[in-house]
Amino acid sequence: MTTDFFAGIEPVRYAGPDSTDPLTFRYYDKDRMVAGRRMEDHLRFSIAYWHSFTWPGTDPFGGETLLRPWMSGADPMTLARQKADVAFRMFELLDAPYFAFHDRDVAPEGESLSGSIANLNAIADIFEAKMETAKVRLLWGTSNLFSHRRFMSGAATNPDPEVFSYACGLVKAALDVTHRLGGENYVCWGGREGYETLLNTNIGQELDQLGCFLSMLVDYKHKIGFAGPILIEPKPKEPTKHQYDFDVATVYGFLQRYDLLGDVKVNIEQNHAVLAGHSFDHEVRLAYATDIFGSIDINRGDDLLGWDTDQFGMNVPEITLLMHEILKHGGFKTGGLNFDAKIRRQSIDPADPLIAHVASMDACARGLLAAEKMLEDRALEGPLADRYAGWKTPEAKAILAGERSLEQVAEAALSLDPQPRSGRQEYLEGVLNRYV
Ligand code: XLS
Ligand code: NI
Ligand code: NI
Repeated sequence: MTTDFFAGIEPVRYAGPDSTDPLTFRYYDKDRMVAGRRMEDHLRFSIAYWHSFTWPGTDPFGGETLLRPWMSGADPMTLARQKADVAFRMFELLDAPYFAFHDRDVAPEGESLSGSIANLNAIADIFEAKMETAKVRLLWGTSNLFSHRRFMSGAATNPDPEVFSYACGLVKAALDVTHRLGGENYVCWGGREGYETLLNTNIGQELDQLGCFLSMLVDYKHKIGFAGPILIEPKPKEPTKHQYDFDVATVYGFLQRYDLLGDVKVNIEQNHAVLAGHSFDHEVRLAYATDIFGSIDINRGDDLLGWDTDQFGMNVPEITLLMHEILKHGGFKTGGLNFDAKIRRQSIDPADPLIAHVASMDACARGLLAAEKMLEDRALEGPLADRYAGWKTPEAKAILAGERSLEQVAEAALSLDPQPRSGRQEYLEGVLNRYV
């Protein structure tokens, strides 16, 4: 039995900060109340099907290191059913409230488009039956529009309209399944929506195609009554040299241009933020500032490597700032913390993926608790409000509201002599460290 893969491993329970057992939670205490909500309802952890169940440990220089019984030795649909069994066993062991998947993670490619869709629907039937008794819910679904060679020059942005149409077929089926399983969001990561060389690329044409594709998806979402947002996942590069959904700011401009604000938001990933030359909290803060925040792919990149290493998030100060942003805005709405993270290819033991999730869940719980305390004390919010307090005066408010002309402001400035004030960066860095 494939589910024997985790034989001998007990469901992970909260055991308190003194526990040294890596298969217990030390900080993630799901029923503990934090800022008026259960911890589980704040963090909304999701297990990513692709990293946990389909990636065999390959890298560009070597083959499989994770020899999983559900990855070979039978026909693809039998393996897909075994994979579903082992996945739901892992959700149960981790007491995970959510999971997320691409169509191709859960069901194999068929011989035709309708064959692929039939495979997906057959596995969705299995999921639906399992979800009747399982706790786990679907955070989001998505379509893999980047692995197959037909998508090598893009899906929505492919120069060939037949590929565009094929992508429409897959994305419709994936949204249908996401809707049927009660998914709370639908994600679009445009891995091949970019270019390798401008010598063969018409950027304006490709952007219009992408705008059209997303508009059709939004129309369809409304037609079937899918209530959740469509989430674009920004990433600057990899696999393409330049990806159109470069970062949050780029996506915002794109959504505005194609009139998609309101229906489409962002799924922000730590490693992608870093690849774009930003910090994680920069991307999150900007998404809130522009009102397109949706969800999080929680992972971490390596400072010394320039690609998407997708390691488990373990950096408590960084996660504290993330949770501080989210908590400050009232917590997740449809989003959650999706573990778009994979173990290293040397972590070959069955317990390793569980230990990885537990350690990262604990890091997130610590970040949440620290953020709650910081917000209670207004440790960062207080100094921030003070710094902008000048803008609360009636005259400054009138300027900001557009009620003054440049001549009026210039005239009034003649009697001013503004004095510089400290930005207090090191003081604030010290404050953060007091809480983590
Ligand atoms: C790849 C992306 C991908 C998306 C889902 O870099 O992170 O895994 O999250 O397609
Ligand atoms: Ni991701
Ligand atoms: Ni990624």
